[in-house]
Amino acid sequence: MKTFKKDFLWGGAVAANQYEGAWDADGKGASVSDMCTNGTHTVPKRITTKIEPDTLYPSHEAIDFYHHYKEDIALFAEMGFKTFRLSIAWTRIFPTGMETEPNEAGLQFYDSVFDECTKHGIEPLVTISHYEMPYALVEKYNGWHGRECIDLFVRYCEAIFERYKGKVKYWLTFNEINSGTMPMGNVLSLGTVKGYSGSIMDVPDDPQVRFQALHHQFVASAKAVKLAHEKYPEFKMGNMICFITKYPYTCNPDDVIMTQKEMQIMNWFCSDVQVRGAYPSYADRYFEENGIVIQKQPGDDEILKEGTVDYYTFSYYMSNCTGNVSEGAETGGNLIGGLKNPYLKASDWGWQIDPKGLRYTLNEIYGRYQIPLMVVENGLGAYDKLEEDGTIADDYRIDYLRAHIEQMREAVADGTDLMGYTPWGCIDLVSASTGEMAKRYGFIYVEKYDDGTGTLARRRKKSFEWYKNVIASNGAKL
Ligand code: BGP
Repeated sequence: MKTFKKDFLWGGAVAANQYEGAWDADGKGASVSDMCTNGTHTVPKRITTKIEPDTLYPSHEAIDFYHHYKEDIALFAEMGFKTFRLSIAWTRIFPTGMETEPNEAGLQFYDSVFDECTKHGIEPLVTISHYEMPYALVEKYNGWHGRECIDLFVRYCEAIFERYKGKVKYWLTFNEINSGTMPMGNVLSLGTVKGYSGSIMDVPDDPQVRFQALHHQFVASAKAVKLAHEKYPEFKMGNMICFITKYPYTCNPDDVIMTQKEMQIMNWFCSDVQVRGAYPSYADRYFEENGIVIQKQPGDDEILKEGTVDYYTFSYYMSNCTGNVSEGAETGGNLIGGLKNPYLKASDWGWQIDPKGLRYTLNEIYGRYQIPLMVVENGLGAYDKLEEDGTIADDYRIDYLRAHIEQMREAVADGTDLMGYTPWGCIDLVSASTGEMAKRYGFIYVEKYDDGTGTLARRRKKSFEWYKNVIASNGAKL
């Protein structure tokens, strides 16, 4: 029976705005995430048009990887990481997104980070844009609704490709690009929040604007992939989807059809474009029924065809159900919730834990596209207790990860071509949905708290040693 490949890419994942801090250091500009305040599970975070005094903006310091990167990468190396998924902050390289020359200090920072990875034999996996578009582009163009963003993004890609060729081989264009198919995508992914101050849950939503902005991201992504393929043949270019696995709530055919429709738009639509190179046939009806008309320019369809990705990556945290709402209770999720599944338990944040859903999902994706896959986010956001003796016994996290790795192994045995696994937030960081520190994912605990205080000291959790053994045994010892 097949199991994980010999060169399987074990590692961990983070995003610049959630862990770097140093939000305005060395010429960096503000990104959409830098304009977001903290929140909690019950009180949503806010986005503001100006930085308000006496308000906590969690990305501003985060866990200060900017000044701790050597120590952190050494800890990843101690666990035996083969790869480290991180993102480059666009605003370190082009502070407003509109400069013609890149910011040398920003470029140098990532040189140092990649050199440190290389020193430890860790292969970087770089997300080009992870929820951090320059806020100046929100003000000027209403974010990705402005077609101008395509060329600005390509300019950013040109700068980082040329600078980091030889250091970085694996790239992902947009993190969770399919968040643009959901209202939550307006804030962090599309930046279509010009002039808006307020709760991120109440952002005015116009599907026409959202899908047009998404079209611009598709073209930008395809242009970046095409550029890489033409100029840097050693690069491997991937997409990244937030996969929210949906089951029909009952076997009533109405629930099954409803689930299929949701799966199409939420989970398949973006990757059908990015992997197959064209808008899928089912999109027309959805657009018609939702009053969406995509403005394409001549040449767009050709670019989408020419800029298809080499591998498919996704985040997987949970599954939920779809069906007649009056029959079931609601449950939470990172971009969107759904109906509760009576067979599953949920995390403290209401995300349902479904390891077998990962096997199912891997099989579905591989069956559809037949290109290599990678799980680039997965994990349990939980409250951790720092004991007086300095230990953190996160057995619940070990249980979660073990169960998911077991199911990945099943999917590999089922025939899926799986390249690697980078659990989310391998070091504690700021939560994307709530802005909290209390929602921790890491193998490494960081002494940083919701009120912005903390020494920033790093500590190994129990899961640190466990994951080290998982990697050393290539997934055999769980
Ligand atoms: C994904 C994002 C990440 C990340 C993760 C966990 O949707 O790509 O940036 O944060 O979810 O979500 P949260 O931080 O809200 O727990």
